[in-house]
Amino acid sequence: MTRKEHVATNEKVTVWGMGTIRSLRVYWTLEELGIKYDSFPVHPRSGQTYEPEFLKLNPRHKVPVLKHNGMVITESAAIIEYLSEAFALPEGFFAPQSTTDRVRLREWSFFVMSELDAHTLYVIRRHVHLKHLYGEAHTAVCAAEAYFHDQLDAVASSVGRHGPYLLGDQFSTADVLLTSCLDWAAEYGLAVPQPFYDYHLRCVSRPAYLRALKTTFPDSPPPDMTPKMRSGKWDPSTSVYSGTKP
Ligand SMILES: N[C@@H](CCC(=O)N[C@@H](CS)C(=O)NCC(=O)O)C(=O)O
Repeated sequence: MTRKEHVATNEKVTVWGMGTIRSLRVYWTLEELGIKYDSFPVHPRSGQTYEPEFLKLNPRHKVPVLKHNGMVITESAAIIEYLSEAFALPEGFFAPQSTTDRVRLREWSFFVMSELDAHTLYVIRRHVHLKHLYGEAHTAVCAAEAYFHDQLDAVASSVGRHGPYLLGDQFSTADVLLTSCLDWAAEYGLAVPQPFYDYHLRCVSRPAYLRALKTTFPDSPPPDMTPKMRSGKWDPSTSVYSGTKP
């Protein structure tokens, strides 16, 4: 075990959230790190997130939420970063040792959270699956899909180049974020370049992922969590597909 700033506490971690890809990120990290936790099966838009007790935790009525040591954290990426900084890390889990390491980790994490989660997948979710709440926006959805493919193509040659995971041989919280977005893309039928397809298979075969999947989706996981591979010939030297754009 490597450890950095380990938080000395007897307080158990508590998680609120279930049935969503963003909650999966938290359970997956907890499982990777072997942290014991209690969880409340709060589902989004079920009414539970509007109950007064929950609104005290997160006035933005969203899951996941994590509480530890009296501190409440309400953003999935911040939650998993906290866990990886506050708790001992198992062998093989990326622990930044320098500013350069840390910025590499954050660069991937911010890329995934802004360009893939917020700007693309969540736009599709809001304006297709939740259009009764957020309104229909066909043009925005088409643009989000095109942008998703554009962003993946642009970084595809970096995936798998330095090792099995984004930062090389060691698995990191950035891998949790990216894999969860690829799971999410699969749900929407978005095909991905081959490096992402291979990378996704590697990450989802981790035992901690499989345990987290059962916790997050106790009845059954969404039917399609494996992205399709984009057809066409991939040229890793130019990051260009010879096939037609999806
Ligand atoms: N940026 C936040 C987004 C959280 C979020 O939007 N959660 C959704 C479920 S995945 C939710 O709770 N929605 C309920 C609502 O909007 O009322 C994160 O990554 O944690």
